[in-house]
Parts: sequence; C-alpha cells; structure tokens
Amino acid sequence: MIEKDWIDKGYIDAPVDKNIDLKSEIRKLCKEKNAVIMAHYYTEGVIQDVADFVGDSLALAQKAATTEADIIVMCGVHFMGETNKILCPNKKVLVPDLNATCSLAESCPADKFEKFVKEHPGYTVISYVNTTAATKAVTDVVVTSSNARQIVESLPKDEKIIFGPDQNLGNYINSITGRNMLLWNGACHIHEKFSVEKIIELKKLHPEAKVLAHPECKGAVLKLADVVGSTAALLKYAVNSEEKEFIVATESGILHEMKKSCPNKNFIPAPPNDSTCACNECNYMRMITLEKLYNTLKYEWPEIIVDEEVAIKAVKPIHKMLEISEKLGL
Ligand code: CIZ
Repeated sequence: MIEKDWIDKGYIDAPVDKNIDLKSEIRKLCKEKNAVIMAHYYTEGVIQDVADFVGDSLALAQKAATTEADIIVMCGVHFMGETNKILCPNKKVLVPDLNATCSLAESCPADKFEKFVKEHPGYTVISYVNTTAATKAVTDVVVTSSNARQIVESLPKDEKIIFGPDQNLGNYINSITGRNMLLWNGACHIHEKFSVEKIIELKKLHPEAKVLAHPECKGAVLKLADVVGSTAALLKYAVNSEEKEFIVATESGILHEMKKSCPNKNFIPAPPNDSTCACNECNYMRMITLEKLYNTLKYEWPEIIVDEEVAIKAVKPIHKMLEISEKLGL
C-alpha cells in the first residue's frame, strides 16, 4: 500500500531495519521480482556497486532496449527513467526519488522549445538526452555526449540544425565539427560551476596530471583540458592511458569507477567555484540512496509514467539515435 505521505514526498521513507544487510536484501528483491538495477556513473559509489549495470545515458538506453527484466530500477535522474520507460513501455520503470530532476532538462521546457523550433522552419532538431520526454517529442534525433559529434557529422554539411539544451556542449560540437548549429541557451548547474582558477592551482600542485573535462563544462575550462569527452570516453582514456594522475572535471561520481578500474592511478576531482568542498556533486543524483532503492524495490514505487501520445513521439528520436549509434559502432 503506497502511503499518501510518500506520494506527496515523491519517495518512500519507510524506516529500514538497521540490522539488515541492505545490499544483499536489494539483490534478493531483484531476483524475486526479476528486476534489474541500472545506475548512472554520477550516482554514489554504493549505488553503483549494487547495480547490475553502470554506464552513461547511451549505454543505459542500449541496455534498457534489450533487457528481459520485468522491472527496471533506474538509479539516476528523472529523464533517465523516462528514456527507459519510452523504450520499454510494457515494463515497470522505477526511479527511487521523483525529485531527482536535472537542471539541464529543466532549462528547456517543452512548450518554449517547441515555439523556438516552430520559429525556425527547415531546421533539423537535435536534443541532448538530458531533456524531458515532452521535449524529446519535438526532436528529430536525440544525442548523448558519447555520440553527439558523430551524429552531427552524419548529417549533411549544409544541414540547418537546432541543438538543445546544453549551450556548452553545442558550442563545443560547433567548434570541433565546423558547424554553426543554432543553440538553445541551457546549461548543467554542476558543469557550469567548475573553477578555472582552482583547476590552474591544482595543475601547479600536480604538474604531471592530465586534465579530463566533460563537454558540458564552460569553454574556459575546456581550454585547460587535455581530453574532452563523455563520462564513458574519459573513463576509457584513463584506463588506457600511460599517465598516472588525472584532474577530473565532471560530476565526481565517475571517480568511483575510475578508481575501481585503475587502482594504481590518482584521480583528483576538479573543484567548483562556490564552496570549500573539493568535489562537484550533483544534488539530484545524490538523492538516490540505498534505503530509497531498497524501499523502491520492496513497494515497486515510485513508477515512471509517460503520457502515451508523448511517448509515441519521443520514441522516434531515441530510436534514431540508437540506430545511428549502432551503424557507427558506438
Ligand atoms: O550521457 C550521459 O549520461 C551524461 C549526461 C553524461 C555523460 O557523459 O555520461
């Protein structure tokens, strides 16, 4: 029975017995219910460790499209749950806290984006995966940071393109492809916050360290970077590189997998400009806790529901992304 209080809160805060081994209880529930746990690289390490699959949005969408589970628990933010639900309309998709939204998705309300699209007829509309289902519904092709460059380059050189919502990613793609995409003015509140000055100070302390930066960072941060890429690309670089030390300018959850994959290398989180804290953590991703995950599996709630008409439109640009990515071997 789902309590009204939980519905109001958007998550279940039923007390969890402190004496149980939460991780093994979570795994037991998964087995009993044929559920799969997917976690984004930006979630806390304990969540990544209990998940069946950890990845970036592209990998998570690819996995969702082929899973045989009856229930998908998406440990990440709301739009990730929506993407899974759109790809798997007959499965139950759960997100442990409905308050886990995304500043980028919120910076691009569907009605305003649709108006912008209508004001620019003849443009192909590319939306970053960090958008709501309703925004995807007015999109021609979805991209993630792992495939944005290749998907843009797969379009004819003279194609007129609208790119939303991340202006930093859009500017970066324009700069490396020579395109002149029309950009929506959105940004990620975490990636916007990296401090150029603090990264320069860190570089002085660690002169050998390579700076790895996500393309959602501002251009001034990307200028300092040795490598720019998605979480999956930065992780791959760190694993394959001969270098031993890295300053990482993306949400600090990725350091968990980096440290696990490369125990002998040193990963230093790039700091934000607004606090004394050394890490830059997404407050929405951190809303996903082991207790909420356990209760979500136990009560099979909160469930992601996507309006059917919206889902019918939104699935097309997501499928297009998956098709192009498969063709390009991504
Ligand atoms: O694609 C994703 O999952 C995001 C939002 C970032 C990244 O690079 O993984």
